[in-house]
Amino acid sequence: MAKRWKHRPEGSNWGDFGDDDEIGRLNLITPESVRRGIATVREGLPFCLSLPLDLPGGGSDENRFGPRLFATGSHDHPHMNHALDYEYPGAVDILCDDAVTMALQYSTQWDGLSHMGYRFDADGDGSAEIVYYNGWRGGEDIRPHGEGGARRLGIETYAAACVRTRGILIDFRHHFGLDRRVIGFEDLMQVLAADQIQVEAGDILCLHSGYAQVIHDVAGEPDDQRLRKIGAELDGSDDRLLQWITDSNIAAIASDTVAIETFRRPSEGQKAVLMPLHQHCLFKRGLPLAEYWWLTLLAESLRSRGRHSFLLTAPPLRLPGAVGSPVTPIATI
Ligand code: UVW
Repeated sequence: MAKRWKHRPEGSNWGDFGDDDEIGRLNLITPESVRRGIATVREGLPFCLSLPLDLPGGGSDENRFGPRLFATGSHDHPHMNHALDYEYPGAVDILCDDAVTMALQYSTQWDGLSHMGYRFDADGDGSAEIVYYNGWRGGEDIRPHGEGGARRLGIETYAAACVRTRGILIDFRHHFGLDRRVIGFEDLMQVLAADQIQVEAGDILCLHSGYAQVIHDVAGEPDDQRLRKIGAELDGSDDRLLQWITDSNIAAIASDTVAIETFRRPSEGQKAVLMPLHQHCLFKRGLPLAEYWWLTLLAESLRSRGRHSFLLTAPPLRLPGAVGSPVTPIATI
């Protein structure tokens, strides 16, 4: 089979995990990294790192909507407190059975590697085409709307990879407070040194800013003005930070903020990458990103014990063709 690409983007690892690879840096989660995660478990205490999936609430994101539940069954006989003797005379059973519509990336979530692509001349024919990690194509592999979703790089590939490994908690709120701060390479190095954190291949970084705790506390009535002023976000335009991510061999990054990084609007007439960290991680290096994780209780519990690592278990839904997924990550310490 002809290779899908002749040229790979500068700084990318396309092909390094195989020509047809779809899980990128999740390949770095190995039995060894899992055993390293398991070795951190001392008390067996679990932490649910998901927000209730009907949060953040409010209406600041007009594209993403929260869960709307409805009963299966018919209009006249919805399956909610439904007596089954209607279908099966004599049955004494009562049935509840439901369905949901929601934006898959509304709340605590994984971004699939199909979440963001770019125009790039991968086949060297002189014109740029839409491509995603490892050269998978927009149209053919990431199919157009209404045609079945992502044939490649769907979120189900993470589920099949059984995402579980050692988690490393990076506590920006402890070091820098709750106010909005753009975190570059120097800030990250400062936190790693102060907390004596050693990152190893296959670890998943969990970035705690306190943002999701505020979302949790206001229980569905977020104050957008206030939210704009809080939370540490990575500086995707910091090349040293991106190079550190490349060199660290971490498997993924999760954050308690909306987007992990600061969103950059291009100025009038300019062409620019809005989310350079997303470009570097999802597109170039196949490194999964996750957002809106609720990390505060875990961060506080680890700090009170002088610890920073834990066993993380966080597979998304095995939902074929989806480009993102809600997740209920579990930390065990
Ligand atoms: C966008 O907002 C486009 O993506 P994410 O959910 O990864 O922040």
